[in-house]
Parts: sequence; C-alpha cells; structure tokens
Amino acid sequence: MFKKILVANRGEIALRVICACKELGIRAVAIYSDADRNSLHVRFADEAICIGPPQLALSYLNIPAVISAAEIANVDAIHPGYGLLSENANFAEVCETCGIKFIGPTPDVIRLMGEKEKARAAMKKHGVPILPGSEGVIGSEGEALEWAREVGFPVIVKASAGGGGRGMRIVRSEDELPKLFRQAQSEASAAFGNGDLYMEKYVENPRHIEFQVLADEHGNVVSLGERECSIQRRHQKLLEESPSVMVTPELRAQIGGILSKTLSAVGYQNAGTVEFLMGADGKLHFIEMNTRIQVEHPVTEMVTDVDLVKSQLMIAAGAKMEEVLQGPVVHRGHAIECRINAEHPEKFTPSAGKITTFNPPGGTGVRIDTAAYAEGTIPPYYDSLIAKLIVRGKDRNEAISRMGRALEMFIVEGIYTTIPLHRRILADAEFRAGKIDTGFIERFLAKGK
Ligand code: MV4
Repeated sequence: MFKKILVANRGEIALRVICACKELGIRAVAIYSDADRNSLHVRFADEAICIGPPQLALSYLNIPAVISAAEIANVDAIHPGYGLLSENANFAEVCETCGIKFIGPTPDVIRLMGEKEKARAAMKKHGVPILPGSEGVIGSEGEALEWAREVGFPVIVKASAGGGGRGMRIVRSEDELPKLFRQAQSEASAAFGNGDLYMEKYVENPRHIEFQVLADEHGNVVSLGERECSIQRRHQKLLEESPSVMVTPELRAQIGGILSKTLSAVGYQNAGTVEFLMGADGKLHFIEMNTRIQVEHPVTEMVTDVDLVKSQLMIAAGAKMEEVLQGPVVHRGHAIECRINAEHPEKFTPSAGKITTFNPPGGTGVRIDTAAYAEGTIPPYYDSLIAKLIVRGKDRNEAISRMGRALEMFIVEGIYTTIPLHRRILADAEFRAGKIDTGFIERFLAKGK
C-alpha cells in the first residue's frame, strides 16, 4: 500500500479522500491556495503545502506547482478528486513520468473517453447500446445533413471534446441545421480549442442514469449499479439517487455485464462512471464515460456499503478486485443525495461569504460530506458546492421522508444555499411519484413553488 499520497483538490472531496487515507493508514498531503489557508482539508491532512494565489489557474490547476508539491513531500501517488485536473490526460502522463502513481485510469484511456465520438465508437464496438448517430467526426455541413437525414430529425449536434452541455445544439429540421452546426462548431472551438462535432438522434426529456464501475489493474471489472441523476439545472446536478426507479434488476444485470466485458477490453482501470440516457422506451443508451470519482458517489456507497475512494486507493496500489470488495456486490435500500450549493435561491448565482451558523443534521441513515463549518468563509473563486446531504432508507419512501426531516434540521446562515429549494423538491408530488426526467426542474420552477 502507498505510504503517502497527495490530494490534488480542495473542499469536501479533498476531505473525503483524506478520510479514506486515514482509514487505510496512508499519510495525506494537502495542497492549498492562499484562499484556503483555514480550510478543513488543510487541518486534517498530515502535511499541507501552499501552492499559490487563489485563482485556479495559478494554484489547483497549475501542474508544475502541484507536481513540485508532490516532489517536495515525496509522495507515492496523487488522488485528483473530481473536476480540476482529474480528467486531464496530460497531468496523468506527467505524474507517470515523475514516477508518481496517478489514482485513476491510464492517460490513454482518459484521452479516449475525453474524445466523446471515439468513446462512443469503442462502446458500440463492444456491444454497449448507443443512440443512432454519425460515425466519427463530421467533416462538413453537407455531411451533417446526410447524417441527419439518415438518423431522422430531431438530432443533436455535440462537441467531441465537450461535456456539460457546451458546444451542443438540438436541430429539429433541415433548414436550421447549417446555422446550428456552425454555432456548435465555433462554441466548441472557443471552449475546448477543438471544433470537432458528432451527431446523435435527439431524445426528448430523457432520464439521465449512470453506472458506477470499479476496475482493478488485472482485468477485473465490476458494476456497482446505477444512479438516477435527472434532476439537473443548467447541466448541474442538484439531487441524485440510487437505485433508479426505472431500472429493473434484469436491466441492471444486463448493462452491468456488458460494461464489465467492454471496460475490461479497453483496459479500463480504477473507478469510472458510464452515463446513459433513457427515453420513453425504457431503454438505456450510452452517451459518455467519466474517468473520475464523481460528486454523487456517496449514494452508491450507501446502498452497496462499498467505500469507493478506499477502493480507488487499493486498486491503484495493485490490489485485486476480490481483495477490494471481499464478496459480491449487494444493493440494499435506497439513497438520495442533495447538493447544498452556496447560491442565491432565485438567481442561482454564487453566494460567497462567511457562514455564521452551521447546524448539520444527524441521526440514523444520514451522512454529510462537507468541509464547511460555522465562522468559516466560502471563497468566491471556486465551485459553489459546500455540502452533500446523503440519506439512506429501507426503500425510496423512507429515504424521502428521512431527507425531508434532515433538510428541515439543516441550518446554514450567513450565506444563501439550495437547502430551501431541496425542501420544496422533496415535497413535490411528481418527485415523490418518481416522475423525474431532465425536464423536471424547468417544470417544477414553472409551477412557481
Ligand atoms: C442528449 C440529450 C438528448 N439526446 N443527447 C446534456 C449534457 C451532455 N453531457 C449530454 N446532454 C444531453 N444529451 C441526446 N442524444 C439531452 C441531453 C441533456 C441532458 C442530459 C443529461 C442531463 C441533463 C440534460 C439536460 C439537457 C439536455
């Protein structure tokens, strides 16, 4: 096992990784910017190194600064958390060159999954269901029109280097294709420095369902079931659950089996998330794969009792899956996560500042992942996520009532948060009935509740 690792992140996820290190007897080294001097990830790490000023590009995204800290602390490995450098293949490569283990897939596989149309082709080749669409990058507007006619309108044009909704256009008819194609292309070039596009059949108001996988470095891959992530706003997830009410044990086993074979064949290693869309037909269609630990990983941990971050560390140290899991994966009960963001309730704009009161709930089946505390300050430079409130119940109804009472007892003062929004979502009849898809939040907000 590693003796010492560097946690290349901040906030709740840095603390989450430090928890796993402590339980495995690994020394954790924190890095921090000038804005994070008083953060809990600094306090609870065994060592901490300041890597620069608050701006991301000068601190947490500054590869030479991060690598220098790792060299100075003489760590065996780096855990990148989520966001920041977590899906940067070049960073993973630099780690490798410096003899530091990157806790995640190999640079080649990160790169493959980062090129969405290549990931799509790889999944298709191994039998993962995908949506009808173009093959490879679309060369011209003329070619786009040919594919659209073959696939049938509506279609969606996506950036190959994309994700998070940028460089994406829904095209409902032939006449609007040229304009929307050019818009997607220039948006993708500006955002990613790469204007490559591909096309898929558009699914109206799909459900967003993703599968968690773990892969060891000996070719063994297991699926830990799915998470329902349809409740999103502007491509930011707000609430996630596991399992999905729409996934039967048969479908879970079928997709899990296909993913195990596919990911073993592509040489996947460590934790990963495979995203699917489910349309009205109830079928799952692959859209993208994320090569990092995700924000919503705790809902899977709550229903499987598998510690995904400890698993990541063990896998990266060479452990075999049987040692990591110690038995078959079983799913028990239902888990829900609410993302508590520091943001204005109506405007959804970030709300930085000093937290005056911080009273998180506790009790049976309640988990909170956070680095926030009373009298602590939320700096304006970073992601607005300040806490994750996760509950588990014996079934969805128990999880919903438990989350309702936990939200009622979660008091944060001094800054605005999404707690009041979550209280209203939990009370919504459609949500309670499981009638959720990616159009949920828009319909919910239109109801004016
Ligand atoms: C789609 C789609 C419908 N059909 N692809 C949005 C983010 C990107 N990762 C994929 N996205 C979508 N791809 C096809 N073929 C609808 C979306 C989409 C969406 C997906 C998941 C969660 C929320 C969403 C909100 C709007 C659109």
